[in-house]
Amino acid sequence: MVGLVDHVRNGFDPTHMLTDWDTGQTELLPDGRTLRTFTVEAIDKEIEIAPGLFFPAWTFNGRVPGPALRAREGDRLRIVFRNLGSHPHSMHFHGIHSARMDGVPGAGLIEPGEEFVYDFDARPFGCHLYHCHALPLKRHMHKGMYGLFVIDPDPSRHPENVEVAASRVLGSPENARWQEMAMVMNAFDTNFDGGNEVYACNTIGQAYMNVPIPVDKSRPVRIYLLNVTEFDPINSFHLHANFFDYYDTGTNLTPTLRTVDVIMQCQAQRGILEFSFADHEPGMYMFHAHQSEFTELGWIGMFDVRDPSA
Ligand SMILES: [Cu+2]
Repeated sequence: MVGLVDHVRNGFDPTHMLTDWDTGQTELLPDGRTLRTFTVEAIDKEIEIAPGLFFPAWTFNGRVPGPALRAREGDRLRIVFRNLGSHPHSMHFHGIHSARMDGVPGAGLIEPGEEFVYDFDARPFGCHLYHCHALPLKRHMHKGMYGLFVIDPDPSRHPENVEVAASRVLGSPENARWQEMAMVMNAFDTNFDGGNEVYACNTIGQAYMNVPIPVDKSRPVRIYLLNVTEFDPINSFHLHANFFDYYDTGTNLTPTLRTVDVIMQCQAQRGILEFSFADHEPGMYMFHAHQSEFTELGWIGMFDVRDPSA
């Protein structure tokens, strides 16, 4: 992978994507609840996934992964979905909702030119995903139709862990010291032979080798991690020279795993990683899939750990 991808032409940048949460438009309902509205459009778009290597993607809002939607536990959600693409598409959310809102054929799967509004409550809190559920499913998945769907816990509902819950609420004072990042592990079958040629975190092979992710060592790191890799049964995340706590699916406020340095996820598995470089010396700390093939084909990056004054 020699050279650089033209992120401007793509219309999305993997560095910006780490913190680019789509929190929608909010308004207060008569009963005091928040109505949160997202607008998502399916768009056919050719994207550059490695220097000079183009992929005819199907996207949500012109980017792969699609927008990282973020809501609060208990919100009423309204997702206005328009299909501007050339194939039938849907948005199937991992979460709790009625059958009518499931994004499968007969329940929100729409033809080109159509619109559908998904309507449901934001629950349970956690690190979730959405993806197109049109058939053939594996084609619509690997074309790029997926994204993160994070529901922050409502601290008032979790008195036993109120501080942990508050730290997860985007924009709260307790959240401010965290360095949060959205990461989606994906891959691309560029010659349509049913196997992947490029692997990545956030679509662009080796993006975070070319532009390491700056980390202030005095502040903890929280990663919302999702695997959507098609054709390979699992993917994984390995952090060098450090260990992390892992919250499977993000649906609990105490860790599922403590002090681990690698976790694996099958397709649609996701979770929250928390770690700190507070006791480390500054430097470049690697992270990557621990399937060597994936690493060598693009799924590798660096944290550029710095003193706060540097
Ligand atoms: Cu689709």
